This record gives sequence, C-alpha cells and structure tokens, in this order.
Amino acid sequence: MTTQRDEGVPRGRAALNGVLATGAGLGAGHFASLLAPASSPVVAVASRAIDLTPGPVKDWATSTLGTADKAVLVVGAIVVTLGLGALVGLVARRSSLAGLICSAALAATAIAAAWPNSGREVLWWAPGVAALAVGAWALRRLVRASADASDAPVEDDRGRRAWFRLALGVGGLGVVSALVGQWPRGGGGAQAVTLPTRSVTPLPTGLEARVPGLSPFVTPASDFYRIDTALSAPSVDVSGWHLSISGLVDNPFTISWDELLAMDAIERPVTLECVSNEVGQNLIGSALWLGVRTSQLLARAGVQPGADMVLSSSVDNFSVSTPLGALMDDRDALVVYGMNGAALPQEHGFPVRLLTPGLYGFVGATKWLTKMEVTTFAKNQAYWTKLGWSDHGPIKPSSRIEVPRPGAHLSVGSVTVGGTAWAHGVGVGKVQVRVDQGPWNDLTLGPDAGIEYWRQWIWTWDAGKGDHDLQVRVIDAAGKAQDEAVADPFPNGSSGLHTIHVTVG
Ligand SMILES: Nc1nc2c(c(=O)[nH]1)N[C@H]1C(S)=C(S)[C@@H](COP(=O)(O)O)O[C@H]1N2
Ligand SMILES: [Mo]
Repeated sequence: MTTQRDEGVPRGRAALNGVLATGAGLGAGHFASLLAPASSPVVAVASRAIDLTPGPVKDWATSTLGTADKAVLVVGAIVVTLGLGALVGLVARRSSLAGLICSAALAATAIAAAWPNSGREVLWWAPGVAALAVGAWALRRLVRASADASDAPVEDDRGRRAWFRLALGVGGLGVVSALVGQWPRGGGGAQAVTLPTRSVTPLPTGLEARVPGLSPFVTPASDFYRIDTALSAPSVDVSGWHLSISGLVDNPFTISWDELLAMDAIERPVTLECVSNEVGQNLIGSALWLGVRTSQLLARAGVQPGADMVLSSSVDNFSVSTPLGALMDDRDALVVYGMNGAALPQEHGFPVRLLTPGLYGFVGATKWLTKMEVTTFAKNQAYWTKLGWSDHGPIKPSSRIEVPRPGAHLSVGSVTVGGTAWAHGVGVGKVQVRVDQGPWNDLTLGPDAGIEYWRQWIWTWDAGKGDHDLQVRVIDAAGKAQDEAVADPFPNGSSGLHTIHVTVG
C-alpha cells in the first residue's frame, strides 16, 4: 500500500511542541510552589538573575523602572524560557531523546536556582521536580502526537486533530496551574498578630486636606514605596522567627517574637528614603514606626571596643551595614514591628525590620530581619556596599514640588504651589520657592513631627502669563541650604534642585 507522506513534522509545529511543554512545566512548577513560594522556577531563576546582575544594571533598573522592575524581570524570564523551549522542540524533532535531555536541563537549571532557598523552604526542590516531570511528559506526548499526525496520509486529518487537542490541553494545563499557583501570592500577606496595646500618638492632620494632590503627611502603608531584591516578599512565621545579636559583643543572645514584644517599645515618626531616589521622585515615604530601640538590644549584648558597624541580615540573605553609632545614639534607631498603628506589612518586612532614622534604606532598614552582627567596616561589607555604594548613607536634605504637576497648564492669578521637604538629623528650618531664577520666596510650612520627618509646605503664587520654571529648596534648622550641585544617586544619593516647568495663560 502506498501512501503519500509529509516530509516529517513541520518546524513550526515542533517549536510549538517545545514551547507548550516548557510552558506546562513552568505552570506545574508554579503550582507546586504553593509548597515553597520562593522556589517556583520563574521566581527562583529571576531571583538568581537579580543576584548575578552587575551593580550598574541593577541601579539602572531601580531608577528607570522603579517598582515595576520586578514585573519586567518576571515577564522577561518567562519569554526567554519559552524561547529556549522552542529550541528544545526543534531538537526533539531530530531526536526525541535529545529533546528530553534538553528539557530536563532547563528544569535542572530551575532546581539549581532554587537551591539557595534550601535554608528557608524544606520543599525547595519540589517545584523544579514538578516542572521536570510535567515538562518531559508533555514533550513526549506532543512529539509522538505530531509524528503520528505527519506519518498519516494527507487526506487523513484525524492525527492532526488529535495533536491539536493535545496541544490545547497542554497549553491550558500550563496556564491554569500557573494561575492556581499565583492565586495565594496576591494579597492577604502577613500572618495576623497581636501587638502590645499602647496609646498611639496621633500625628496632626497635614496640609493635604487643603491642597489636593499634596502627599499625605503620613504615607499609608499601602502607598509606601517598596524597594528590595526579593521577587516575592518572604513570608515569615513569627513562631519560628528569632533575632540573634552576635559578633563583637560580651553576651551574644537570641530573642523570640514573644520576648521582643515583651520589651519596652517606642513609636517614632520617621521619613525613609531610598538612595536611588532621583531629585523630585517618589522613592520616599513617612510613617509612624513602633518597635524596640537598637541601643537597648546592643547594650544588653555589651558591645566590645573596636567595633564600628552592625551587619544585619534577613531571611532572604540580604545584608545591610549600619554605622554602629547610628544604632547607639539618641536618634532612636529601632527594631520595628509596627507601622502606622498596625503590624508591619509583608512587603515592608514582616514580622520585624530595622529602621535607622536619617540613613537611606540600604544602610539602615533591613526588612525580614533575623540577625545583627556587631563587626567592623574593615572586615565586612554588605549587599550594596560591595557594589560600590557608600558605607555611610546619611539622607541628603532635599525638597520637591508636588503641586502643580510638571507641564501643567494654569490660569493667570493665584496658584497654590506645594510639596514636601526634609533635612534629617537637623530638621527643616525653612523652605523657599523661586520662579524663573528670581529671588527666593519664604512660604508656609505644615505640621512638625520632629527632625527625622518631612515637612509639607505651601506657597501662593501670583502667576503671570507665559512659560515658567519653579524651583524649591530646603534650608535646615541650622541655616544650611540643600546642595544645589546636580548629582546622580550613585554612590551616596542624588542632589540638585527640583525644577518644574509650567505654562500660565
Ligand atoms: N531584606 C531586605 N531589606 C531591605 C532591602 C532588600 O532588598 N532586602 N532593601 C533596602 C532598601 S534599598 C530600601 S530603600 C528599603 C525600602 O524599604 P521599603 O520597601 O519598606 O520602603 O528597604 C531596605 N531593606
Ligand atoms: Mo534603597
């Protein structure tokens, strides 16, 4: 019997086999990551990519993409993996065994990428193994079905239809299992805990009530900027959480969540800024933080002479080097467990983070904190300081215009201009605005919550017709004006005047 045969499996279909099988593997892995959230193949590979990315690229990503950098990275990781899947499909067209080996190699990469999670996730290997099994199974089935389809006579399309149904099923499996795996990640977040009851010091109402568009005096936790290297915020159970204080101390010790909550706590209004914040931008927020003084914990440990730094680290192995003095002096650096009257949200470090007033986050604000090692700058470096960022990261005094928006079209006459300004450690003395490089104008400041907290400000401008540049500057309480020299965030924070352009008339 002679039948007319195709030349073999078309390349496009073979590539699609690989894409679908790899997608099903990723989906299955994400589903299995319900047991080990940080070890989902996509999450683990993208996390290792963050760790291995050269410093300058990381800096570029944080400043250009801001808080969207994670989404961009995840989508990129998925696209690249599916692209490799297409190659696997093409290899399988020549030899199904070679295809299976390549598919297994992809899964093995995911398992290797999850290995650093072995300390915090017992089943760190499970998502990668699920990806391996499902990916290999799907590839075998698809390769066989497409071979059957192309072996059949052209007039018989049952084989092609069978392949098509299988392809749809495998694709659907990938999507559905990925969605189920993603489902619990969305919200809910941190475990419910009861904090010691205390009289919360309410802060005065801010100027935002009078000026629409002005940043609220207290940033709600849900609007607080988030910057970290963790692709999915670690989820930490308080029952297993401990904080250890070790290194150059007389009495190293470890405390549990309950012991920490039993210690004297204080609540402080503090403005936290990221060193990557460009002049006028949004990587800054202000909140009421509740916790235990680091000076009290360090005094209990008994710091030895010669130490000048505390290297703190987190459940996800991020590290921060903080000048010892900043954790001992009267600025009240805290081991924080409360934010704006509630438990710390998962994204902001639940259950416990460090907060050092006056220092950028990368040198003083370790989230998901578990360890503080008293040491020296000569001996140790931390995550960002290894990459050349400054050892000492005091927040530079700065100010920004929030209302009107840059590029706004305004009417002639009275215009409300407003924003925020900060000068940590000294406090805001005054804020001034100028138009088109004219004289600096004094203006009205909002409520005062202390020297580590921003001030809101407003100014009424009698705007004349035309195009104008508005600029703002802060002068600290000791009379020193903010640095006008333009500097990029690297290595110790941006400086320069925030300038906006508006059109009147
Ligand atoms: N564990 C951990 N803590 C971290 C970071 C991180 O990447 N991992 N980033 C730091 C940086 S650079 C900043 S600016 C602050 C941001 O804190 P937030 O996300 O609560 O605003 O957290 C700091 N603490
Ligand atoms: Mo930061």
